[in-house]
Amino acid sequence: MTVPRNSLRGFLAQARAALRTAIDSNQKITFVIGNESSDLDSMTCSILYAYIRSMVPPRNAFAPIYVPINNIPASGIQLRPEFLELFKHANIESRHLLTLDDLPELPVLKSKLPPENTKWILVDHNALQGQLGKVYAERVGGVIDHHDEEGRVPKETGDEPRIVEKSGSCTSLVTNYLRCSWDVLSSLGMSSGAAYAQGGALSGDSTVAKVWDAEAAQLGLASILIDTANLQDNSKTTDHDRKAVEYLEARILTCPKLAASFDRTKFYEQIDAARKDIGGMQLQNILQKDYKLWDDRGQKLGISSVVRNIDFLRKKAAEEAKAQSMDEAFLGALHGFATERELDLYSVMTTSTSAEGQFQRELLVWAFSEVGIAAAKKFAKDSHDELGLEEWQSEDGTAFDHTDDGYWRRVWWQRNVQHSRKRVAPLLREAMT
Ligand SMILES: [Mn+2]
Repeated sequence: MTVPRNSLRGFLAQARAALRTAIDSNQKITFVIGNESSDLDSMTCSILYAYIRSMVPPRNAFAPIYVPINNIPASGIQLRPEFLELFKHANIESRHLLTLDDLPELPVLKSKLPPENTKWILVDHNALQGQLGKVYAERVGGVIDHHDEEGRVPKETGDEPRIVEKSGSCTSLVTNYLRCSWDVLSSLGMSSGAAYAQGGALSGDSTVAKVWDAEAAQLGLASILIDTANLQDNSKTTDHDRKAVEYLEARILTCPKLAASFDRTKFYEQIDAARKDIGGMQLQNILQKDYKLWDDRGQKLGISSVVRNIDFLRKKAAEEAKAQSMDEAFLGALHGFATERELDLYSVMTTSTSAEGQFQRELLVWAFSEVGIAAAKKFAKDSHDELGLEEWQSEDGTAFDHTDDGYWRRVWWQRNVQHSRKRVAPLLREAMT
């Protein structure tokens, strides 16, 4: 059975039904899963790959449908205002997304979804982490990613891709990989029964298919534009990104409904504004929103990426904890976040724009254990020049540095702003070994 031509909305409903059948009736299933930070890029990579690939599968596909899973609980979607903004363009809603909540609970996960019945395609990461990794790491059979190679996916992946390459957005690599399949799909028009049933054929042409293509194209385009600052950030943008944007934009402009009105820059600004709109969010949620954990042989490193600066976080903390001073509240919140997760090393990376319009980064590193402290000191020394670390203080002259016994904490300006978590995380992990 091939999955019929469908909208994203219709496809996600099919995927949900297929997952239920796999669990209830012991059927084979292929998952497409992004990384644990589950940012916009991870979300769009997994959906786009699963969507096109399910309708144009390889000859020997492991299962009839590819199911995109977001690597977070359903509650995490509400912490991502940019998702909600983008869903409007893709004609889907939060409830359509599949998340970890849709998988069986841990004690029965293995029996309800036996590893041998599953295949996992990783997008936007190349090592299956956490609980899923413990159960299914052996079942990974394909990858498209733009992070450092971890050497965990088998060299031979048969009909599925094994692509780990530098690019601004992983969605660009996914788009470029899929474009031939997508072209085939579009050339078929609306030939499937499911499409007719949805009223698509009533118009007698492929207008509906073009609308569906444009919805999927906007889903992908958003991530690439966010990850490359609308292709303007030269330190991140690669040819993969430019090529993918050209392709997706053409797909959007082929849709009569959007051809006259679509403006790429406006679209980017709209999604970007939603992404930065975290003022109404609780501080713990802001730290959780784009959080990644590495557990290397029991040494735990956690990094939160935040789209506002430390002064914003301090004020936020003070608002929430009225009884304490601003910095007691701020440090207490970070301390709570890190110790709850039993981290050896916790880092907060912020991005913001200065009053002069300059893109800037702050880097906070806090070590809680002996291993963590040794690593933090090593990191501070070894990565100082590469990252352009410079003494930091807040708007009101506060510094948070603490290097006595017990714990260790530094905050810097990271002047070499081209380095995102994609670079900082490997440097911190290296210091921990
Ligand atoms: Mn990514």
